[in-house]
Amino acid sequence: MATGLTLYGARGSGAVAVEAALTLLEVPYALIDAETFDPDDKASGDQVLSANPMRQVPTLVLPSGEVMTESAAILICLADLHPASRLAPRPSDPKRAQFLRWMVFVSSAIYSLYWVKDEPSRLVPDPAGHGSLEARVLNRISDCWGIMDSQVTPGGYILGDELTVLDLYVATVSRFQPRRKRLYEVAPKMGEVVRRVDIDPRLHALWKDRMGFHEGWEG
Ligand SMILES: N[C@@H](CCC(=O)N[C@@H](CS)C(=O)NCC(=O)O)C(=O)O
Repeated sequence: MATGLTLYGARGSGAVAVEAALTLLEVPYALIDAETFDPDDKASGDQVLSANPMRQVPTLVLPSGEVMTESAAILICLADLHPASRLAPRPSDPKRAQFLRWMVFVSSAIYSLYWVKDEPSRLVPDPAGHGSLEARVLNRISDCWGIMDSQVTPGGYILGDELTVLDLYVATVSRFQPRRKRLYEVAPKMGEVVRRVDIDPRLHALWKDRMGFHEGWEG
C-alpha cells in the first residue's frame, strides 16, 4: 500500500489541474506519467490500466489504495479535504451551487468531448469524415465555453474574488484545442481569469513544466 498520493498524469493533460491543486495545497504526491493519448507510446498509457480500466488520466490513488478518477470529482474532493485552503466554497456557501454546476459542466459538456476529438475513428470509422467531425466538436467546445461565460459574473476569479479549483480546471482545459485564442474570443470574461491564473507565481513552474508556454500555445 502506498504511503501517500500517487497521481497518474501526463504533460498537457487534464491531470495538470490536479497537480496545480496539489501544488497550492502543498500536498506531496508521486507522479507517474502515463501518456494515454500518445498513439506512439502505448506502453506509457497502459501503465494506468492497473488503476483505471478507462485508461485515462487523471487517476489518483489514495494512501488507502482507493482509486479516484474523474478530474472534477478529484478536484472537489481535494479542495473539500483542505477547507482552510478555500479552494472550494463550503457546502453552506451561497456560491456552492454554481461551483458544482460549472465543475460538472466543464467535465461533462467539454472535457468528455476529447474522447472523440482525439480519436474520431472511435465513433466514425471512415477517415473521410474525421476532419468535419473534429471541426464540429471544436465548435461545440467553443459554444460551451461561450455559454458558460454568459452565465458567470467573475471578479478576479470565476466565482468572485477567491481562486478555486474551478479556475484551475478552466485554465487547464482551455489550453486544449481549439486553444486559448478562441476562448478569449468566445469567453472574454473567463479569458481574463485564466490569464490571471497563468501568471500566478505559485503555479508558474508547474505550468511551464507540465503545460509549456511554447511558441503558439495559445493557438
Ligand atoms: N472524464 C475524465 C476524462 C479524462 C480524459 O479524457 N483524460 C485524457 C487525457 S487529457 C485521456 O486520458 N485520454 C485518453 C483516452 O480517453 O483514451 C475526467 O474528467 O477525468
